[in-house]
Amino acid sequence: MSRPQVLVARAVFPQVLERLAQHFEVQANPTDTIYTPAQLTLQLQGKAGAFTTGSERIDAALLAACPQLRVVANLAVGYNNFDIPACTAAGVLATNTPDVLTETTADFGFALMMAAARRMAESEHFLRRGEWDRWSYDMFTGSDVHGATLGILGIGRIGQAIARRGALGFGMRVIYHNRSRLSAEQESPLNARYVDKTTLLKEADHLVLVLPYSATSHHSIGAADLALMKPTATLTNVARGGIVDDAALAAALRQRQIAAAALDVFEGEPRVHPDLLTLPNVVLTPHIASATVATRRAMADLAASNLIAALTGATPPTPINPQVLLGGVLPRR
Ligand code: 8YV
Repeated sequence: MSRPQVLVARAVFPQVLERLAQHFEVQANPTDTIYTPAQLTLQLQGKAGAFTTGSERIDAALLAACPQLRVVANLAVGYNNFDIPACTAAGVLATNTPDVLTETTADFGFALMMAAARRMAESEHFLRRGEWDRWSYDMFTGSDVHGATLGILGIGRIGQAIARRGALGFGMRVIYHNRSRLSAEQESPLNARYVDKTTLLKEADHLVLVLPYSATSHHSIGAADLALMKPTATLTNVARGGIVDDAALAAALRQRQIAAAALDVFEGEPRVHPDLLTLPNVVLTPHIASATVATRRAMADLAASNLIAALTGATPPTPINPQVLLGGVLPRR
């Protein structure tokens, strides 16, 4: 019997390709071309599985044009590049990579928040430009992280891991807002207080965004929200571009409505709003919060495990739409 064909849509660790090749006819993408939707549809002809990243959109039109597709395994915890109802309607299993990136992403979110609060990027650029000619009492004075109020919008796994760093490592007071409140057992070790969004915006010294992107979270932070924040506050986004209205944020930073921001994700990335590029009080990184060697490898291994399990009659470890499984396995068509 011929082996299933799978597409690995972007370049990935060679060891992961080798592992996939033990089970499948693998079509890799060694040049790391980012396929247009039409190219992706073409590349997926005859493929039973796709190993994807955030740059591949899987929607109803693509699914209709790729009837042999049975599983899409995303190398990411976020899956706003997947139309999940469309996948489910087509009987296509979608999987993601939760848990393995939680602590790494929380480390980076916390580091970005500290970088904004203590003006690390701004002062480094000043030094590199050769402008440092003396010490002065108020040079690059920022705001403290320890003992400050940490506000978290969206308190899933990564949000809780950031809250833990703040509460237990830096003596921060944690407040959060989320669709649903944490249980008392989850709140108590963090001493976390559930508040409404307005209170969160008004009281946070350092606000970190960790909520998934969806139509409802689009522009969760816009001009009106930024206007509620303290002029000394910082805003950090390690979630998704589009959660923040980047134009409104740039305006708020320029007018010093808030003190500083730190962004790892952007609306329309890899493009970055040109106004953000010119502002000194924002730290900008290219979507690397999960980028440690160990974590990216663990994510790739988990995505591969999902693909292998789904197409070999085993139970995939991290399905997004388990309702397409029958008795825990993907039914053959
Ligand atoms: C991924 C991410 O590296 O997991 C996520 O949701 O944002 C990152 O960790 C990125 O999405 C590439 O797929």
